[in-house]
Amino acid sequence: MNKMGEWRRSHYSGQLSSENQDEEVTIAGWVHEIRDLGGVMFLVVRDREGEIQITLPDSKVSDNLSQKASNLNKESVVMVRGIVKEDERAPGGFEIIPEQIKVLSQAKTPLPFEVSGNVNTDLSTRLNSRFLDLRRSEIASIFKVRNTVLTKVREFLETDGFIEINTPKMVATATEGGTDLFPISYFEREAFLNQSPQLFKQMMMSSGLDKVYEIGPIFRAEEHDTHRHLNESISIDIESAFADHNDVMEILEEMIAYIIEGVKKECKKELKEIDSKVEEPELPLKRLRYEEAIEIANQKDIDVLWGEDLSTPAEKAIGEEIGDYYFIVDWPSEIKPFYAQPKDENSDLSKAFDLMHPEFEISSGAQRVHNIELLKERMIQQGLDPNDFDFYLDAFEYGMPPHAGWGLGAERLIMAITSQSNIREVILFPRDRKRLIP
Ligand code: AMO
Repeated sequence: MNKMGEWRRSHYSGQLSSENQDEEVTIAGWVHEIRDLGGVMFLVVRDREGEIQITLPDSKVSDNLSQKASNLNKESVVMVRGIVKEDERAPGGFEIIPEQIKVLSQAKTPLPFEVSGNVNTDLSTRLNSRFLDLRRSEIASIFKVRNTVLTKVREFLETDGFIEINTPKMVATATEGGTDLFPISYFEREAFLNQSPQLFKQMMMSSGLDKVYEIGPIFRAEEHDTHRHLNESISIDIESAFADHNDVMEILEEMIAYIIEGVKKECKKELKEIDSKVEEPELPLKRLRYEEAIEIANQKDIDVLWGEDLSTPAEKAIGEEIGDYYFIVDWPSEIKPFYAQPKDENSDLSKAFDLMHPEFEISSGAQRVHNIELLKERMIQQGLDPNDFDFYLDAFEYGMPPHAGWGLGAERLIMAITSQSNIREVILFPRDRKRLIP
């Protein structure tokens, strides 16, 4: 094995141009393919940006070097120093005639699965060796898009005056109902992994920070094993003071449009590679009342009674009818969390909303109750003990402005943008009912 020593990469594969003709360059990457045609050997080296052909004609390179190349296993890590030659036949239009090759790490054989050529491996095997899976450019593309999505979220919210916060993930109480909590031991007490930054972001509305956002993990001990659920997910949360549900719905739809526009502009190559069908939505998005939504489902023979949440088949049926992102508004208060503001004093409807992709929910939010008496009443109605929420209710005692916000599942959004049907494809190391390693 060789040492890297003073060698450093001078170019990624995609950075070579006619200007580099006859220049000496140093590339670094993984051995993607080895072909010995007798008289000439080809190595294809892959890096983050693509592939580059290393050509070893017997007439131009030493026996030593040819020997070294032929001893390589696929997926070994190499650095190659050599001269760039333009050649139409080479992938990318350039080849390198090597002067020296350093083998930095020889890969074991056989590989858990093939990285080059037609890969037909099941998801579970791929996830077990995720590091190897990501060497396939179509898989890496998903994560490059993911990076752009989260960058665009930050750009959009920062430009709109939101301040990024970080809230605790080890907590003493539930926020989104008590059944799907992961308990942990916290010294001599029981604690939980937080399901949502809900209570903390609302408390920040009483702090004067006005507009806050967080991009962080949420933990849900949901038992169901579906293509849309994770037990650990990244949530994009905002909360805005002196705002109502309509204000934050506008922020949400504009942000989604901004993200999709940005991804389409900056990730052309990646979207093509993963065959994404993403389209910018037309704003304003449709606001469908809950009552209308269940009517559509019922017309399509999917029974939903007033006051019931929407089942997956109901969401699909409504989504097919609408065909684009849409909001569902005017939800019955009884199926929305205690913190959702009732529409009017005597209404059984709330100022809560869901943002739907045609196939699944991607966000939910609401204008919140900011009157402490009503908040306590709503807790009791939902079987919660206000005494368990003292720390939260305190923030409502000393000047709490009206406020509203939402939580958006990062993986659900990225799934939609990358046209993936399984949420596990868009998170590096999914946590689900069966998977805790790696
Ligand atoms: P909710 O529970 O609807 O609302 O969650 C908000 C969004 O988070 C995503 N999400 C999930 N994604 C993958 N796997 C899961 N198990 C999972 N659970 C939730 C979804 C969902 O729309 N506190 C409120 C938000 C608010 O009102 O501000 C909340 O957590 O995309």
